[in-house]
Amino acid sequence: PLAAAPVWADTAAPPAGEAMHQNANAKAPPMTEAEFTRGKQIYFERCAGCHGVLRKGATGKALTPDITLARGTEYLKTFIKYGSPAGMPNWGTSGEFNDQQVDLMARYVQQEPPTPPEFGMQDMLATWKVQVPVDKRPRRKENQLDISNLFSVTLRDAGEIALIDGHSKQIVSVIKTGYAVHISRLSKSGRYLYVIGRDGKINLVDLWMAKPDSVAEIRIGLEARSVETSKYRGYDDKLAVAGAYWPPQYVIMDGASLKPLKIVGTRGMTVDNEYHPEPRVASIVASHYKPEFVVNAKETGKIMMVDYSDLANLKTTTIDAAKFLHDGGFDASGRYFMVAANASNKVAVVDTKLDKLAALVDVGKTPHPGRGANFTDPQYGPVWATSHLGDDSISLVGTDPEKHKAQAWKVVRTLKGQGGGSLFIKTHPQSANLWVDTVFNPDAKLSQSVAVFDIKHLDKGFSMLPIGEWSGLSDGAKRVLQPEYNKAGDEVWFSVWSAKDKQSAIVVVDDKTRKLKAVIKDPRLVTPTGKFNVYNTQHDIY
Ligand code: DHE
Repeated sequence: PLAAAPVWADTAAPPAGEAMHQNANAKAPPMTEAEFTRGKQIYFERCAGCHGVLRKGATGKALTPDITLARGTEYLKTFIKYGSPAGMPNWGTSGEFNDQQVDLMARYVQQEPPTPPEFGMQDMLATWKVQVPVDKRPRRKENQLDISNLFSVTLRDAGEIALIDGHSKQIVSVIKTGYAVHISRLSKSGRYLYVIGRDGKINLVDLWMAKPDSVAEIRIGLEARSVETSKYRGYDDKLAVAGAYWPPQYVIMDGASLKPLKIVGTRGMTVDNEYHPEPRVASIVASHYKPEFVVNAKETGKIMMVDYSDLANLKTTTIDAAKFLHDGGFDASGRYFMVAANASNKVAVVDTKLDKLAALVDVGKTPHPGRGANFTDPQYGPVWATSHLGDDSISLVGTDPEKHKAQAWKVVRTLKGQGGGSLFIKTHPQSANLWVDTVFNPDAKLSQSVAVFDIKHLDKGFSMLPIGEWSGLSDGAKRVLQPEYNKAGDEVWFSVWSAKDKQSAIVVVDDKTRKLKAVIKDPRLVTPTGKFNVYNTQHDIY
């Protein structure tokens, strides 16, 4: 039999005589080559997303050796173990890292960061597989499911998604996807589901199959976060696009087969006209006004309106916004795209009809909206809201330049939530509730609960619902995150997220009564995080 992979780097001191890692800077603390390899893997899985592959910083601080060597191993260990209220997760106390791994990572980030290889067309084609060719796929829906009310649930550390029926709350299918899988998006018709892993692997799932499954897959880079599909009239289900963190590039693909058609690099100048070697592609949305993808380059702060109607003569309008673009969503009209420039403490507003920056709005510290929440403020009219990773505030931005001109693109109201470390905020056109999680707050009481505001009485403050407790799980981190509505808008689903070796759950709350409606527990529900209701995701309803 094959020997198991060596795991000693996680659990014990390295054996004597192990080859040492040769670092460019002799001041870096010693590490063996095996420890360095393990550190590289953990860094990729847990740290690179915020701090960057080259560690130049974005959502998280820069971690280049000039900075980390000055901090020293003990300081770094404390920070990694306990986290910070500004958004650094408590990797040690949450149980994700043991003390040996904390020590390993404190030493790893003091070494020079290795530069990963590029990943071009030949590399992509070598990973591209069409499991079920288009002409072998169903001609009509072959299952009895109400696919518009399915939820695609990210099973982060299993590298899988679970499709859960919104009515019966039963798992319909568990599908293998990319590593540390991240988000799901829908094609315009709602038939095809696109899932992307942090390893840049995309799976295309056909929801019409008797048992929905992957029909094509490809890797578009070594590290990635975003995928989207063409939504403009006439381009239904035609194209897909995915953004990579490494190499910094985006890729336009055939929507039905994932065949890569066009790769565009994003390296270049920032909005301050300084060169950046790693402008990672963060969120991507599809315009409803033009055949365009809205591609956000994080480190340069540039928003690219990419016209997909002629890929051979690609036209792109580049909008200078603000550095550290990350996540966002449309306003209720679907015309304005609101995107957090997180470490700039701003939200950029893009007018997708005119392809222009409508405004840069100053909000709280490190905004993190997910796709944000749209509702009508009783006093100020239509607003889009974001919560923050870095403070306890919730900023409501006016979004109606026609009928509420004085309020448009201004923070009209700031609510006080239950703490920092918030990632997601949500409501639904049928709901009078605004839900705000505090998933990365280091205080377990806050990370295991959610705040809910009454939209009609925002000045009354929030109520706290102990979702973690309601899950009935006995131990684990039980982080509560990402409220997501069902299609009707009368139920809201929360993930209760514990480590891979602990039980997790999904808690369903009745939106009107705010009472517990159901708890979904299943041994297959390993580390559930994001949940994507087919109808709401397809139609940008949030
Ligand atoms: Fe996410 C969306 C990047 C950590 C859950 N995440 C996004 C988007 C980006 C992003 C760019 C927007 C995609 C789009 O709309 O096209 N996420 C990153 C990171 O760089 C970061 C900070 C660190 C990392 O190492 O990846 C990161 N994200 C996380 C998590 O730790 C979360 C909480 C759990 C998980 O599953 O890994 C997480 N991210 C999510 C979810 C969304 C998301 C659930 C989609 C929200 C939505 O409602 O659309």
